[in-house]
Amino acid sequence: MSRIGSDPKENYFGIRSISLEESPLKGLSDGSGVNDQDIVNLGVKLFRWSSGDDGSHRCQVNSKKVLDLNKDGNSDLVVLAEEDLSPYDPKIIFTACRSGDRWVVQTLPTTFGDIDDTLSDIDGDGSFEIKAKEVLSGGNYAAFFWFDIYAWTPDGFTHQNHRFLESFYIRQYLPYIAGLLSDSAGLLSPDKEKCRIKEPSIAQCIGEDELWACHLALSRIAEMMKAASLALPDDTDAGVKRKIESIMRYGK
Ligand SMILES: [Ca+2]
Ligand SMILES: [Ca+2]
Repeated sequence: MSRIGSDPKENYFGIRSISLEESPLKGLSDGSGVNDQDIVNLGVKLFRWSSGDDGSHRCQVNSKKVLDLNKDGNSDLVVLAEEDLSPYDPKIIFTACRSGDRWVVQTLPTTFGDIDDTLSDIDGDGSFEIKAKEVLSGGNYAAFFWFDIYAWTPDGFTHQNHRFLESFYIRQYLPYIAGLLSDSAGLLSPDKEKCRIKEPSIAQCIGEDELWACHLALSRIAEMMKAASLALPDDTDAGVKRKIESIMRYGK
């Protein structure tokens, strides 16, 4: 599945700063809350979220949560929204964080998932990172994802995969890929009982598409490791290690 890129929907994504005064988000500061329609109206105004021919908004809020995203003591808002067309369309992560006397309002593309699964304090510093999902293969709940990580800066959430190379990609994501590859090998093994048990959960991870997706994910990690001159830790899964080292050395 392609990323948003040249899609006209790129208007949906970006970063804006609005004053506390003009903001329909003031309910966040005084504790009265923010309703879904206010959020959609803000999306239409700031990011040109689409409206129907009759003026009705086609974007809708799926879920929202108020919490302190950037550890400054002020409540912030995170929302998952989508256009009411297809479950396969990209979802929108919408965040609003207080920064001085303004709100930094930002939208990022993601795909299947919920808010809890999108936010994670990967480095344990108390400030949440956003994990935006990209489907590399499969679909719906059985998809295999790549994650892009955005971390808070005074300019908003910025793309910072490199900062989490070890804490996320090596420590958390590589074991996930290793598990998929190992399950795939299990299915192909002559041990029929093992296959029967594993089949329902891994039917999605044995095709060419899926192996290609694993290879793509490993290539991206290899690229980051090359840029950071980092070596894999000794306890890395041997199969994954071989593949990454081969990509780093021979490009495949
Ligand atoms: Ca905050
Ligand atoms: Ca953090």
